[in-house]
Amino acid sequence: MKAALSSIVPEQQQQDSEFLKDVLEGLGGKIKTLPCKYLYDELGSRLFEDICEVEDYYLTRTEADIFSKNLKDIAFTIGPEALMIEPGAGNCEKVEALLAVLESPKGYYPIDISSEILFQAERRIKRNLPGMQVWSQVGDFTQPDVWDKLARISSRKRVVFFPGSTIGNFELDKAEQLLELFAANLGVGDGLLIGTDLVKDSVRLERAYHDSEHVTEKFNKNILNRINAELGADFDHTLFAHRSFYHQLRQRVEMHLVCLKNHSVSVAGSQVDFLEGETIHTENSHKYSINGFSKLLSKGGFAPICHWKDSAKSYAIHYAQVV
Ligand code: AVJ
Repeated sequence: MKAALSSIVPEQQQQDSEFLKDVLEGLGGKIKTLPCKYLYDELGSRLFEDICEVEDYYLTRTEADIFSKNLKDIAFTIGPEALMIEPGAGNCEKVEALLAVLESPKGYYPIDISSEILFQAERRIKRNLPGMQVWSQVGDFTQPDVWDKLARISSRKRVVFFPGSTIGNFELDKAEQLLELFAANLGVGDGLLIGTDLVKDSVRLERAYHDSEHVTEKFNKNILNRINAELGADFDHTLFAHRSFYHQLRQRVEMHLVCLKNHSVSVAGSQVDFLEGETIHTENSHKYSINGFSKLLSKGGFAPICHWKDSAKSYAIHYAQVV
């Protein structure tokens, strides 16, 4: 069905119909949800970059700190002649310092859905690190096809680089599947360098997702404006409030949009009814203990080797190997 469709419908229209299907499905049920990947359109991605700069959102800053303090140790752990693979690489900024200190790296294999950002990053890396080989792959890293070209690159060692606590966005079973996908594209002894936010007091966690500068609020509400613009809907974002809370049992921060009064919204001709107090669940950010994440790594086919933390134990970068 999908193959037949793709031959007659242009790519943009196909993406729109996928978006529409996901939105109607997400808002059609008893509990309303929207897939978090739709938060990241052009404006959403820019707002996320702004989030990374706000004081309350400690994750990006802390991870960068751990990297810069332990760079040599991390490079030594990875070892010589590694091919670095980065799913969801974006602007490829985090990997550069690491590529610069690795011992004779084989090269870099970034995967991202945005070709423009990716090719711009490729040019920058080749300029800053002359001689570095880069194999940019445009596509969704959860799809097997973007991994296919790896088979043609011979390397002594492959290492998947997955920073940013992106794994936290996946439900536990999906996170395990993602690790399995990584492992399936690696060989025994190959590595995974991955960042996770750690379990901590809920006040600090909740503040990170409800910052005093209201950037996260804008980021969350942007999904409604995007649906209006791309799918012909009439959401009034002032009828929704941004809410983030830490769910102790599920060990995750949940982000929601809370409806402030009963009303109906038209989405591409379909009517969606909202009750006061009802929420749209827009994102999850799972938090892990070192032990909890080690268990997840094992389930996904990796043996945890070591990890690095900041002095306040807010965040961790783990290194694991395929068994
Ligand atoms: C990009 C998924 C790591 O979950 O912390 C930040 C996204 N959402 N504030 C996170 C996000 C709201 C972020 N990740």
